[in-house]
Amino acid sequence: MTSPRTRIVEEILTGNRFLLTAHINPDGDAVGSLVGLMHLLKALDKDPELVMPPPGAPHKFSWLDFGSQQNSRPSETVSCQPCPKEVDAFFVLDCGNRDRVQKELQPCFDSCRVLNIDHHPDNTHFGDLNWVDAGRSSVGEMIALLAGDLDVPLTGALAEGVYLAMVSDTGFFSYSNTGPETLRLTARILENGFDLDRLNRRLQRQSSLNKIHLHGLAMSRASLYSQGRIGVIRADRAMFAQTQTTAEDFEDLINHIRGIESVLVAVSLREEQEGVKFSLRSWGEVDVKSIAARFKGGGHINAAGGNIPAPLDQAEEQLVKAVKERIEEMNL
Ligand SMILES: [Mn+2]
Repeated sequence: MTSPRTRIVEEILTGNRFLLTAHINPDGDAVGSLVGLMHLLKALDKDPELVMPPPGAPHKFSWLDFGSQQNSRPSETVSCQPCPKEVDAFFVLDCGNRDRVQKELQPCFDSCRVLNIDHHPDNTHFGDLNWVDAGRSSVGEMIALLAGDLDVPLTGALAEGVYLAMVSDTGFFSYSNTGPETLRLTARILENGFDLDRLNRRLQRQSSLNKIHLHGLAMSRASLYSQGRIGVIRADRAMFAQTQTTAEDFEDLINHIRGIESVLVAVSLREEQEGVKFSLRSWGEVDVKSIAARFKGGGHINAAGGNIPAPLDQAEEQLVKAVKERIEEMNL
C-alpha cells in the first residue's frame, strides 16, 4: 500500500489550487509549516491560498514571508459554502481534530478533499487522507520531507518557515522529540546558505521591558507543590493590566519552572475573560497529554495544554491534584 506521505506528494503533483490552514491560536509550528507549505507549492507553480487561523499569526513572527499582508491576519470572512473557488485539496496542518479548525472553515470538511498533515498522537484522522506521524518533531519537519520528495531545495522563505516550525516545537532542538531527521534537515538548510544569525536574532530579540516586568511579577510568585515535583507559574488579568502586556508575553515562562531542579511537571495558568488557559511541560516519562485530556485538552507527551472553565485558584487546585495523582501512580 502506498504510504500517506507518498499519496500527499501525488496530490500535490496532480492538483493546482490548494487551501491551507492550521489549528486556531497558531503557534510557531502552525505558522511556520503553513508558510513553508505555501512556498513549497509556489515553487512548484501551484496556486496555494493560506488562511491564517484566528487570532492571526503572532506579532513575533511578522518577519516571515506570508506572500501577502493578508495572509498573516485571521481570515474570519472566509467561507467555503458554496466553495468560492475550485479547490483541489484543503490542507489542515498541525491539527489533531477538526474542532481546532476555525468555524468559518468547517463547511470545507464537506465540500473539499481534506489532507491532514500532523504529529499529534491523539489525532482523530478526520481528513480524507491523513499523514500523521507522532514520531516527527513538528509538522515543519514533515513539510521539509515533502520538499525533499518533490526535489524542491530548502531555501528562502520555505526554509525559514520550516526552521521556525522545528525550533518552536523542539525548544531549539532540546526536547526529546528532536530526532536525527530533524537535525539532518536542519543541516541541509544550513548547507543551502541559511543565515542562522539573522533568523535567530529575529526570533530571540522579541522582548520588551513590559514583558520582563510581567515575568518578574509572575516568577516572584511561582510556587512548588508535592515535595517540589510540581512547579506552578500563573498570571491573573491584573498582572497583564499592571504591566501593559498580553497573553503572548506570558508564553515561554513555563520553561523556567521546568528548569527547577526538583520539578517533574511544570504548570502554567493564565486567567482569561472566561476560565483559565493552562500548559503543562514535563521531563521524560511523565505523560502530561493524559493529564490535559482529563480537562478535555491535548498535546504531546511532554507538552500539553487546554482550558478549564473555573476561577484561577480552583483551576490551579484541580490541575495540581491531577498532576499529583499521575506522578504518584508512576511512583515518581
Ligand atoms: Mn506542532
